[in-house]
Amino acid sequence: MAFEPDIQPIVEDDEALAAILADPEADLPPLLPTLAYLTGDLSLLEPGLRPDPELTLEEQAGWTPDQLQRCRDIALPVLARFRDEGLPSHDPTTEQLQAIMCWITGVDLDGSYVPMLTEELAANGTDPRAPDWHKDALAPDAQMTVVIVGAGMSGILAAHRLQQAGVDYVVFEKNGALGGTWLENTYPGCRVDVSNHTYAYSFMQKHDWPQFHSSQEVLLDYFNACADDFGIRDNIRFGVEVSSMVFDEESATWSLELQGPEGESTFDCQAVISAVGQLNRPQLPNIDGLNSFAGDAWHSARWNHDVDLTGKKVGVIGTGCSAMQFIPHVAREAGELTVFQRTPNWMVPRPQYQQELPDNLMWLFTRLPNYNNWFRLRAFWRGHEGLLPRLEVDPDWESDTEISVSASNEELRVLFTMYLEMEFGDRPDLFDKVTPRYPMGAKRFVVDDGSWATTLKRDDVTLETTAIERITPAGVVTNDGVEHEFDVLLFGTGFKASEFLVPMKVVGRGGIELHDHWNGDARAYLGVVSPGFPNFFYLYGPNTNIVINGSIIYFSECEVHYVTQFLRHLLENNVRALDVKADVHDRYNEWIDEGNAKMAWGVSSVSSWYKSASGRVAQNWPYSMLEFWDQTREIDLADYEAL
Ligand code: N01
Repeated sequence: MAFEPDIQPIVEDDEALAAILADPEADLPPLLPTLAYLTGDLSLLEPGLRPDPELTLEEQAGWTPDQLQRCRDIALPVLARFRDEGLPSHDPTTEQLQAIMCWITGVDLDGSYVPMLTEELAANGTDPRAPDWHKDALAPDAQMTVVIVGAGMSGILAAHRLQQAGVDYVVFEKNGALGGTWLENTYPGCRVDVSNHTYAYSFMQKHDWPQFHSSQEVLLDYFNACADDFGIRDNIRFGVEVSSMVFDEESATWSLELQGPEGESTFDCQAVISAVGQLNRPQLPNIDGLNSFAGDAWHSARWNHDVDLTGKKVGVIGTGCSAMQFIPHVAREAGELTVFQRTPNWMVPRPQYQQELPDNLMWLFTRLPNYNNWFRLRAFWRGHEGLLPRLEVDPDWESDTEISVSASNEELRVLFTMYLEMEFGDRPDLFDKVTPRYPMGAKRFVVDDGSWATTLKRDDVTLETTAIERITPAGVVTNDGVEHEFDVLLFGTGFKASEFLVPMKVVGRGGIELHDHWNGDARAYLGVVSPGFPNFFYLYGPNTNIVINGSIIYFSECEVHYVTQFLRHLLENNVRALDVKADVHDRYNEWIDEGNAKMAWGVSSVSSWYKSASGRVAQNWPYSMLEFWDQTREIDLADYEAL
């Protein structure tokens, strides 16, 4: 494993150890689980210190000073013992793992969670999700070539897994390099806004991210380093775009049309994995006169680094996650900046958002094996499972569900309104404009370290909330008739998230085209397969978006596991292709729709990229991480028709 921490011996005396633990930046909640894991001594996990799930969002588990000190008092002698006697060698039992997981999550998890969390923990640099089969052992002579479309995060993962399983594959990537979203988004301030420790493959964890939320360049380096470590680069054909894919029922193969540096060509294969992502095709706003603007204009995902913004009059349309990352940088360069906001975002305070990893936290990562893994597991839990119940609609909630959807959701609203008051209390005009009037979770949260208030309070920045009427050669006219003149117009207006797999043409059994089949509302079984399209898989497909601040990489790992199980079945049983049954697919989607209808993003009428044009939530997964893991463990043959 390329990124395993280089564990160094503990040499500090007791006083120095105490000073390390006393540093508020040394994250203590993962420490006792790490020590319990290493020693097998579960008495280290004192019940009085067990993190309170209600305080999921708090740093240091919301511990009081006494609790923090108690943790240090427990940990210090154990660290001193490791120094004096060396690290213990202990192999925890499943029961011990479960007890540690119950403690760190603060939840009485039943045994069903343990296998999934154990995989996600991937302790000691292991790779529990690696395929446990190899084509040479199952069907060495079977003809099986798989095409992967796209070499971003999920395409790289799929290539790695197929290589591990000994399956022939080729990756077609339209760009000249790999990295997907991290290659294309180069706007200033672009960084991962979920914890970087969770935004990494479970089996390629990295303890020494330079920051808690690393920049685009660092993420791009990570994916390049992974691709090199996996040895998949030679199988990627760069600069090749897949324009159409047609299934031939006679031969049960897919025939692809490609546009590459050498012109058009075709390629035949037994299976296709689409790894093209949901958020990669820029959405320009549907505003009259869009193309009439005479100055420079571009979208956040197509940043024009040749134009110097210094001293210029700049307008920005949109205030989503991308815009809120680049606007503070643009504000510092521009002469004057006007930000056009249609809907404000709920902001989650994260003081570490742009900070370096502190030395004493790094000390824990590099002295204690698996501290990294427990730190990551805690972030994984807090980012999704720990928050999900607070976004569920309580059917008995009597208040307006356009404001909050349950008592616990209301608590979040109050808490985050307090944050806005703290940030904008001295500017009631701004406070009014930046305060959302929809439930927490109906749109994606935006992470903030105070930069938003600092930016909006600048004398040379204006937050404009009057709706836009049209774009003119000179700038933007708002509904009040005012024309705002600009040298440069920037669009932070998001992506065509609901137009899955556009512009590729995909023709399945009976000549059905995938987009006609979807009719504007993409659906899939498990987010991975559609009826009529045998041996054709999506990664990050319909209803696999993780809504709150968890990591989409987890979903990709589950999906790729399912795909490899599917391929294994074809090889093991000499089956050419499998087509999911329409009734199985339809029932599944009814269940998905029921789930989304019970969530904040399902009931709220606020605009978001979570919904397709019909208003259906086509992006989001409404249930737990465990549920998705369970469903993608094994392929159920009763779900499929064999061809
Ligand atoms: O796009 P968005 P994004 N007139 O769709 C506004 C991921 N991401 O690129 O809210 C006026 O969220 C629109 O207004 P409204 C992440 O999953 C990840 O920012 O619809 N305004 C909104 O303000 C994220 O959720 C990272 O009323 C118009 C904005 O444009 C996803 O990408 C970083 C308009 C669009 O916001 C998309 O984020 C960045 C119009 N006609 C992004 N049309 C990470 O760090 C649209 N808007 C991993």
